[in-house]
Amino acid sequence: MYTDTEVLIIGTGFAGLGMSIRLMQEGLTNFTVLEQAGEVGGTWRDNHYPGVACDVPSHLYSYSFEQNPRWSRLFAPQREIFDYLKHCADKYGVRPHIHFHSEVVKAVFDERRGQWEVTTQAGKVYRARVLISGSGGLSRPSFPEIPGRERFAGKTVHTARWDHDYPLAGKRVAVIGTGASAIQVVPGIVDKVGHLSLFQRTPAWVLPKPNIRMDDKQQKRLAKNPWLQRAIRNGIYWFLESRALGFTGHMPGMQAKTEVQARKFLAQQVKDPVLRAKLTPNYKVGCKRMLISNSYYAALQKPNASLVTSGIREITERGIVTQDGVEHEFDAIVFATGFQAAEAVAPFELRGRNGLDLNEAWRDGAEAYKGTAVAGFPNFFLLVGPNTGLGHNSMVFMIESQLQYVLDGLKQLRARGSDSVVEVKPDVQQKYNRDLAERMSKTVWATGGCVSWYQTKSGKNTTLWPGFTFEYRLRTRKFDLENYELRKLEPRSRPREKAQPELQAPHPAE
Ligand code: N01
Repeated sequence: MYTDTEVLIIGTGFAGLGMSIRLMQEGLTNFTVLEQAGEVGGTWRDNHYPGVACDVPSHLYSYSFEQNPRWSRLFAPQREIFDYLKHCADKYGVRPHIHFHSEVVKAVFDERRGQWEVTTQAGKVYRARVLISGSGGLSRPSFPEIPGRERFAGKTVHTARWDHDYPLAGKRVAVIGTGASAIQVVPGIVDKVGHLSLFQRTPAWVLPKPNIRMDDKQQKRLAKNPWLQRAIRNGIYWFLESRALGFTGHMPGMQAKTEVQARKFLAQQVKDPVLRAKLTPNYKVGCKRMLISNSYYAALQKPNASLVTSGIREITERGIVTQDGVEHEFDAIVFATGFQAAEAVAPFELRGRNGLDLNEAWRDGAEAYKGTAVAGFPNFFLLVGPNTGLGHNSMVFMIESQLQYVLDGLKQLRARGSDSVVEVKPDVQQKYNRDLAERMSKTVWATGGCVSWYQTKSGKNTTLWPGFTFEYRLRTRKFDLENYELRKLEPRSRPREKAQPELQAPHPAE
């Protein structure tokens, strides 16, 4: 039994949900969305650890077509962003298209039919002319390969899979990691736990967080004046965009200025010179994601907190043994150790033409054309694909650029009949990635002297866009069909032409 659909979208985070909404807006209603969980929201559904909030201002970190005057703060907490995404799903009527509890395990391109055959964990099979993956780079938690992790007898939890039922009160808790998640969870739990030990391998550059509260009066003013919202949004965009000047090597002086600011902040916050030295990074600002917090340094200086900088040797039944041989005993270990992002692979088996496996195609690091199309994988589009991530601005801006590109691609494909198949030309993809690597080599993400999750183990940056976001937007304005092979299916193998069916009824949880 197959479920046929013209377009199949995987995921309902900002990317997948945004794609569904844009299709609805364009009257393209023959699509189905597969979501592994029971609700929309992607990373903003899954990350609900104490203290979680956005570190990009919410008036920009939201869809341009659905601005929200009701953000309570400049940097909204996770709950508000999650509610916002649920609101978008309701308002734009995409829920009837979403099949929840439908985890994709396999997607195979059927060359004869020119269709993707997608199988879920429950064994349901979908056939779609076009497959769009919005499964996200930050969806699979990463656990470090520390010997003995499975031996620990206490509680272990990853920030992206928080267990609110575990009582933290009075507990001895270790937190491993000092990235964007750690910097939020440490202040989020320090007052609840008995003792908190933060295991730092690399210190982060931290700037103050101008987390302005938006009171009811201000929110009403924004609601009444959409032009004001747009002005704020544009102001934030250009402020953040200007940081690319420093990061991409155009104005290195900008980074030096930011570094001075961060050092000053550290000096104001941390008076103890020994602790301050431990918290001072030895790589360039921006090389790893720059962090913002007003409470991180304060949390580390609470009487019940300590910073451990001796590396981790192993995890035992009772706790963590550091390189100096000391065993630190804990009741719980929090892994704030990020996501499997750079070694990005499809989180399921994905096979294109001639059975080509995406993981195999990407064995030397993920590559795509405009982060969206991959040679060998016809009628397949990736959202938040390789080298579309950002170190300086809002991902939602990049996502909306990609949505426009894919949408235009879909329209062009439709205009050429249901028997057509597009696939990016391999030489176009290669050239695009050669240029990208060349540009990347001049950025702080390559030259800043750090190791980051942006890179694969071999050092290839497969995650970040190495330039200005407006440049990416310009490049994705129109689908450049001339850079794709357009093929027609053999007449005999064509699936029967049929009119666009009506919306399908909501699918019961599988
Ligand atoms: O993960 P990370 P994250 N021993 O990979 C450490 C987004 N995000 O979840 O730096 C000791 O940045 C590792 O150490 P090191 C955002 O894009 C957004 O914090 O490699 N430590 C590092 O400190 C962000 O960039 C928001 O030396 C070990 C940490 O684990 C991305 O998600 C909020 C270790 C992992 O940091 C990922 O952030 C949160 C070991 N063996 C996240 N192995 C927003 O607000 C790893 N580490 C939008």
